[in-house]
Amino acid sequence: NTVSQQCEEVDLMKMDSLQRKLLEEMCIVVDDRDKPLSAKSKKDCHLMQNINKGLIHRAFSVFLFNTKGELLMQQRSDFKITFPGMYTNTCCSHPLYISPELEEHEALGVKKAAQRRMEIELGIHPSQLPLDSFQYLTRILYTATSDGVWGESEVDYILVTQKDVDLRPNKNEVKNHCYLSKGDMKNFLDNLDTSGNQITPWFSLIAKNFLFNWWDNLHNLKPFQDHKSIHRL
Ligand code: DMA
Ligand code: MN
Repeated sequence: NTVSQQCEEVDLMKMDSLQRKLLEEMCIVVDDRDKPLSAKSKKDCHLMQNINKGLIHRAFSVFLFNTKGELLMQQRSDFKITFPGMYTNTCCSHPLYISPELEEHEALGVKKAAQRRMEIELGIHPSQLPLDSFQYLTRILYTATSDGVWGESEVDYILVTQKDVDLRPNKNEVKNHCYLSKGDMKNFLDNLDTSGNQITPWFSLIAKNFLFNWWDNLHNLKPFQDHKSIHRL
């Protein structure tokens, strides 16, 4: 199997080497009710040819608010294989198929993965984000294509946290970041056409369906915890 054969289909050679390496991570394949089925590589899980056959994996989306109630947004780096350069919520990634991150009690596995990726992407030390600082609200299920070859089809756990943290963004992951107030966010979303900024499909779905409701109730999110439903968006 020559390098050129391996690269024929998805042009692995054109990819950033760090992001290409991360395609070897093992994600958790689930059914549409979030029951774990098997382990598959990040690469396999994100190829549209597999997604079109119904392959779904487990993911998480963190929404970090500071104590002023502003949401930390990130612009994905241009090195990302899926949805490069797009604005999105604080941090998104996948729990891996390893026992600590498969733990389902209180969504602990997903919270461990979130803590791990908040450090990798944004340089936030885990001591600033203990596992119990993440509130697990609910799950969404969505499918979206990035460029036709790559895409997403995920059960996405929504985690919210409110903390003032120290950031050291990783340029390979994050191009830009900013804290937006609720008003700033409304303007940002209303002006995407003219600003030329793009947002990720999952952030767009969450912003349309849930975000402002949560934002209005940051101090009492308990009533928004729904660990039974998987919202199909
Ligand atoms: C994947 O995010 C998770 C969601 C909710 C889309 P990602 O592409 O940023 O994952 P990673 O940071 O692991 O590349
Ligand atoms: Mn994914």
